[in-house]
Amino acid sequence: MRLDRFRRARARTAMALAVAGLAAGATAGAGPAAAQPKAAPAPAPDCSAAYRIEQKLANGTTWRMCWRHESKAGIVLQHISYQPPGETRPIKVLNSAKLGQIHVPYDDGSEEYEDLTTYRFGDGLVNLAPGECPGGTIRTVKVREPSYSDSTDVKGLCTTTRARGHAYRMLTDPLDGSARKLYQKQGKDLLVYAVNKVSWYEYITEWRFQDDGTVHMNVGATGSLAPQDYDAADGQGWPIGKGPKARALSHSHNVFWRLHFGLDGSSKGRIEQYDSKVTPPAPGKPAPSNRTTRTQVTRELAGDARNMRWWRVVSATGKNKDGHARSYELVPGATAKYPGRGFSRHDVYFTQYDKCEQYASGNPGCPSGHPKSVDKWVGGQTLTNPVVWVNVGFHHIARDEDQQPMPVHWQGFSLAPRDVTAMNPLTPKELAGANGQLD
Ligand SMILES: [Cu+2]
Repeated sequence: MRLDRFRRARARTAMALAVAGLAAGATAGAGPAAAQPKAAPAPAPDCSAAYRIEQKLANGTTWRMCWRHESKAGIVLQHISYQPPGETRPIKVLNSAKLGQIHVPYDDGSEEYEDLTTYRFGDGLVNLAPGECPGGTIRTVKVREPSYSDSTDVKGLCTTTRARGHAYRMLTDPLDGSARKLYQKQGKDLLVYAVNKVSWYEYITEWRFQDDGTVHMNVGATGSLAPQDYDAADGQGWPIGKGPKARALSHSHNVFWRLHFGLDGSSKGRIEQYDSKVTPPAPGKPAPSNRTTRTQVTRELAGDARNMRWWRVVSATGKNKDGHARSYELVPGATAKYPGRGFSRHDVYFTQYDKCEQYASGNPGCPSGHPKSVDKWVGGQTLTNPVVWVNVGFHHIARDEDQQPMPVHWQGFSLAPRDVTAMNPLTPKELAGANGQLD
């Protein structure tokens, strides 16, 4: 059987080489190159070379995407696909991913900002110094009306790779008494990031694509505290000067992401919600038990995170080699949810796609009469083409360390592949048979 698989892989390799002339790019990953199925002819690119990001990571996984720039949203990533070793073609994940708003309300009720739509976040793209993109490439971004650059060519988009430590580690426990064997692999990520300056603050928008299919989306706030806000009342600030001086006004950063999934090339992914209920030990049982239930989210929903609750987007068409529907799971990060506005009151919104709905609040593009924020778009429509809005809040009570410059504080979430591949995509060749059984 092993022999058979080997021969098929070689046949496919030979064909792919002949058809596409892919002589270069022999895998740098683990295992002999001949055993790795080669890519099918490269898919037609969705964008021109200048807007294409394609990175083959050391373990053999390739991420592909296109980027563009908008004066409000900043960098928008499109046509995002993932191709781990063993997959002959890219697996589409997202049609598009971008920030959906940064909402900054101040604790004294004096003001709130919508940094994307009011302050044209994208125009605040700044030039990166060479040292800010270690080992990578800084791309030039056309910004028609840059706020902080003399040129409309802003060197503002970094693509690079970074080690993340262990991808896995396993010391075998042979039943037959033979010698133990260690399997371990070091993980690498593709990083895509840009810095946008909005008045005193600078936001680092970072997308991290792991070689095991996991994606992290984070925003880091740095720069300076707003110096005009140093006279906060009791319970609404924190002194950062000597003694009781300079009481910096507390505020929230409510960051929204807008995700349009396109799993396996279809926008018709289903949304599922899972909840688990733990019950104390039943009479005669030695331990508590836990039961997990699935709820199909067929209509628009404003969802709230809860203990042991999670959501996933399930591919309408694609299955992995085990016959399981491919999906991506939303993994929330730490959040301080801000109940002050309807649109910031929930952790996630699933809305039916509407082209004009681009920003979670202060949305400018819809016809008059159309509501301006995401909470009002949850109106009971059937979800046949869902858009996922993720809201992650950070309540910023300043501290002495925030001067000066302010250390980066991060907020965000992750997308974890669930059954996208039939096994760990980085499985070493020797363990390829351990699918559903010990090996
Ligand atoms: Cu802040």
